[in-house]
Amino acid sequence: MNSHPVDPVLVDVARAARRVVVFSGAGMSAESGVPTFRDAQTGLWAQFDPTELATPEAWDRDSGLVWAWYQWRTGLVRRVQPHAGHRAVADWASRTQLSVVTQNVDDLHERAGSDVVAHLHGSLFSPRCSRCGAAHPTDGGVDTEPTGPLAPPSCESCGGAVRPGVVWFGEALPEDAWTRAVAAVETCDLMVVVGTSAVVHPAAELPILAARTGATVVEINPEATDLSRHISHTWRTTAATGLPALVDAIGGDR
Ligand code: BV8
Ligand code: ZN
Repeated sequence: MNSHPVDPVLVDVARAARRVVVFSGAGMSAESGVPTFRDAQTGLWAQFDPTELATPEAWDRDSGLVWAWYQWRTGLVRRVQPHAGHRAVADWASRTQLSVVTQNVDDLHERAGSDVVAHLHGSLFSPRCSRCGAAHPTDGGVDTEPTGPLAPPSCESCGGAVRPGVVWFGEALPEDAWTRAVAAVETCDLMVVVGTSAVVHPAAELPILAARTGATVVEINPEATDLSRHISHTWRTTAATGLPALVDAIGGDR
């Protein structure tokens, strides 16, 4: 039995929920060893603000530096593992209708067994041609932290530079992912918001939408966020602690 007691009110709400959305941010991957956007950057990247590097302008200015950053992050994700929180979400989805909507560009939810309804900000594992958009096979990133730029590969179809398959600041979110996410949020009766500072828009609007359409919204985050005042249940715990405790408490007899 998990040693972390869960608020009995929250257990009743979660047990009664018939359509759940788990909405995750970078804090969902933190306990797997993937730094969040708020964590200090290391090595070569310490001199850069992620919100500066994750932009079309940075790519236009120095595609080799940006490509190196994503190759490093891709290799890091490939070397870490999903944690008990990712597995708890996948377990919960085997017992009730549950949609995972994530802002994260890693594949940890999938590797724990979840079907991700929407990767709102794309994925490290779907590079594509910056010119014709053709998908490019991911090479899994690099194992050693680059000390400088890495030349992006060239598209096999048109020779254009291959770019990371993520959504940069100033870029529109993928239409299909956004549409699927909104549909899941508008019909859920419970949204569990895990590990997001709710700073990035339009993703940060989804929990507000859930609350507006009458869903119960729970925040699992060791810190308060811009969202906290809109949330019916704030649970100051972490993803790898809170989610297994909640799913354990709901129990298998459903
Ligand atoms: C758009 C992919 C319009 C890349 C990401 C000025 C100019 C241009 C745009 C804007 C502007 N002002 C505002 C905007 C909009 C902008 C925006 O919101 N900016 C912010 C900075 C103010 N948004 C955009 O640009 C979006 N596009 O608006 O397009 C448009 C429309 C039509 C046509 C053209 C354009 C695109 C935004 C997507 C950016 N890409 N990722 C990459 O990864 O490199 S966002 C990136 O940052 C992540 O994906 C993630 O979403 C976000 C980080 O946020 P979080 O996930 O919340 O993570 P964070 O580190 O912030 O917080 C972690 C939380 O976890 C904390 O609360 C912490 O307490 C908690 N935590 C820590 N440990 C744990 C934990 N919780 C649980 N357990 C733990 N163990
Ligand atoms: Zn191309």
